[in-house]
Amino acid sequence: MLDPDLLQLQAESEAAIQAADSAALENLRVRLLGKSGQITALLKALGGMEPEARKARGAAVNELKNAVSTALDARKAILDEAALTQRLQAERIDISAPPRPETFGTIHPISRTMEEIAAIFGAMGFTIKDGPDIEDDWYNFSALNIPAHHPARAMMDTFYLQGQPGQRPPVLRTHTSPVQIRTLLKEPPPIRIIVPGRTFRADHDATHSPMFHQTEGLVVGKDITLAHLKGCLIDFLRAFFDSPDLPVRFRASYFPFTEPSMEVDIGWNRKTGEIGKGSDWLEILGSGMVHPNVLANCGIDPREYQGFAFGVGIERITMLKHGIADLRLFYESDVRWLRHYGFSPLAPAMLHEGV
Ligand code: 2NM
Repeated sequence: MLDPDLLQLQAESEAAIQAADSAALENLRVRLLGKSGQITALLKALGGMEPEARKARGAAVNELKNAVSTALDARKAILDEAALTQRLQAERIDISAPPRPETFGTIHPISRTMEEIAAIFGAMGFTIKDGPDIEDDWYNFSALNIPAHHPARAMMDTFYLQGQPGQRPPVLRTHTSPVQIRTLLKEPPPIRIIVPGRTFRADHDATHSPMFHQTEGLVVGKDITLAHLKGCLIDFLRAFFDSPDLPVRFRASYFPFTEPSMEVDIGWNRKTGEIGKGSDWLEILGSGMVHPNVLANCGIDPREYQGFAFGVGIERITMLKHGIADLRLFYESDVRWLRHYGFSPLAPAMLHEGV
């Protein structure tokens, strides 16, 4: 195409197209290719020309028309694409929910202590048992050799429930020992169990709660002795308080369900609260050799079998281990307290890394 006027129009048109935004581009299309557009006018002008001249000029004008039309389409595609990209950016919606401030709860210190005790005794071959919170007075008292008029049975100390006429009165268990009784009735020795759980006594002040927790333990076999009791509880206390040389003292005591009975004390410093150091003693556990009457009440011949048992208050040893001063906070479910004193659910109590 050699016509200089057409070459110039093509160059000007292409430059204008390259610089146009989409409104300007539509104007250009109209101005060039519309009904009264410049190129349309050139095409119309062909009609009045001689056939020879029209042929060459016609080819050139058509070439121009195609080039301009292609340039208009190309520019429009670029502008449309840019507009779409901009719209997608501008109309972007964040559909993600904001993260919750707290993803994990914590393991309550009471649960943690029961898990630690289970880990330590588990490593010694004990299994875990549980049983009902509501017992009757035979399982809770009579089978345990607790006499009819023992103060623990008084209305003042125990929660009695409305029972059925002619049935033994239901009570909220005052210790977990009824589970030991149920096990002794059901399973033949050798027996090696611990029983963690809720217990209830009608007692409420700064250091007593009407609901509290215990773990009791029971070992019954053919030749279980006081030496087994001592070795077992010394090992337990040293593991639980993470103190290999923890001083442990056995002091004669009395429980109806054991004979002989012993309180177990650990060495500590009363002034600083440090455990394992100092010259003071702190009572931690009750223990003893299972009373022959208890075994006989469960159909086990005490001349053939004997055993030892023990009980520990969970709140008390938890307070000692972690320096928790106020018993009542265990039950308030204050999330700030739980965050501070609670344990990670992702790091459960396991013996191989210490408890
Ligand atoms: C204690 C202290 C001493 C105990 C006794 C029994 C049973 F059922 F075998 F006789 N269970 N738990 C026991 C003995 C509990 O708690 C301070």
